[in-house]
Amino acid sequence: MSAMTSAQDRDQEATAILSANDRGSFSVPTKGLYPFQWNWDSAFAALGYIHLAPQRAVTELETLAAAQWPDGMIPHIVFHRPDPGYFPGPEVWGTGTTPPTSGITQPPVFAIALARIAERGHAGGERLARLVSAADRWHRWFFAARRDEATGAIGVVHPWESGRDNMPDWDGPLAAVSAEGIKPFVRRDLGHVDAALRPTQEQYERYVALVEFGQKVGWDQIRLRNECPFFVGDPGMTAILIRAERDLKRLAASTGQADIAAGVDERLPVLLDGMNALWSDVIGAYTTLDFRTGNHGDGVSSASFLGFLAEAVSREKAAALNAHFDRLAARCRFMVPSYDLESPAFDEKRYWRGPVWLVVNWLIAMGFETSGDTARAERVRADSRALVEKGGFYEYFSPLDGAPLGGGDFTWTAAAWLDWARGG
Ligand code: 2M8
Repeated sequence: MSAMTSAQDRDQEATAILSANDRGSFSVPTKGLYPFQWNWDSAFAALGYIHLAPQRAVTELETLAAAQWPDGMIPHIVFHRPDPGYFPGPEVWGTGTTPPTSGITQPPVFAIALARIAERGHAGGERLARLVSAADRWHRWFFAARRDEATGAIGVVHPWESGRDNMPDWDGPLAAVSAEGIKPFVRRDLGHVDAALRPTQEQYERYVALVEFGQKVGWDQIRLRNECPFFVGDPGMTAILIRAERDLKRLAASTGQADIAAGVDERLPVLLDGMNALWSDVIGAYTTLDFRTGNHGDGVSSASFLGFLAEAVSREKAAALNAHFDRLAARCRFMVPSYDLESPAFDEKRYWRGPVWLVVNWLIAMGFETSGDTARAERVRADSRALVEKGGFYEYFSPLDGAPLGGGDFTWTAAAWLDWARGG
């Protein structure tokens, strides 16, 4: 393969990747490193399938929704089949569910993908109404089990829940989590990917300690929110949920589920207040907020720009965010770095501490577009396309030289490419 492959060749490659990672009724993020169904990966996979086999897009979401917990949570991993190649597997989570799942959630891109599918006429009737109900139950669960009552913001009880696992702003809150006495374990990720690109051992021990805490409270999600040593407000999760709520409202209007639309109207103002509470005057951007200590995160991250997805950014806040964007854009060949490259915590190659992730770019571009900022949306999309043209369908990329990093043949990178290549 030449260093620069034509867009058309990449198009075919993306199609082949989606098909290779298709397990029939669900897709895996990539074979080997991530052998199960991941929640937000599946929503992005569905966005890709829209362009290839629209009914397969619907099935992807249906399979995910079938793993919904009785309390409404849609879990972050569904372990459809055993696979020893991943840690922590179902026996470590110990949730006792059928199918086996993890005990936490992930960003709710589900309704955003469903709205796209429905708008293009690929789902309707009872089938659509059932998926709308699943999204509604999940959104209500977020409000009950992941909302900080004082601020209205949505928090995460595990860095894995955010999807941006080792982002530097989790370091402070994670330091308060003791890993003493955890059961010994063997990481599997390092058998697939270079250790310099992955979270550290110390971080992994604390991730495992948080899984053990979930078991200790019997995976009672309200207790987790109230008692977990790690509960941190996340601008990514909050903004994505707000966007998903707006999409859910439109979907519910189209299916005649008026009670669902009314529920969104009640929750939305609270969530918007929550988004505002995540604004740090010190950083001049949306940051994390440790609900246990009241401390804001230290830096601008890619999630700061997800604020535009919430569609309620004041003129002053928008100007501050745009100034950060332009400052980073002047120094990064490829936008958007997952963390501020001027921060000492920035790490060009390590997972969520600097690299560019195409799916976050997909959401950021959507936020800019929605707020009428076509120029910045196009900068994000053009850089994303250039990354794939240059390096292929990797998990993530260096924002400085575009080096492809992490796992290869990645479903969500291929899906984001296809969506953009086929005109969204
Ligand atoms: C990464 O997370 C998993 C844990 O959920 C891991 O590192 O083992 C993250 O990038 C996450 O956002 C993503 O959903 C998952 C699968 O692609 O991998």
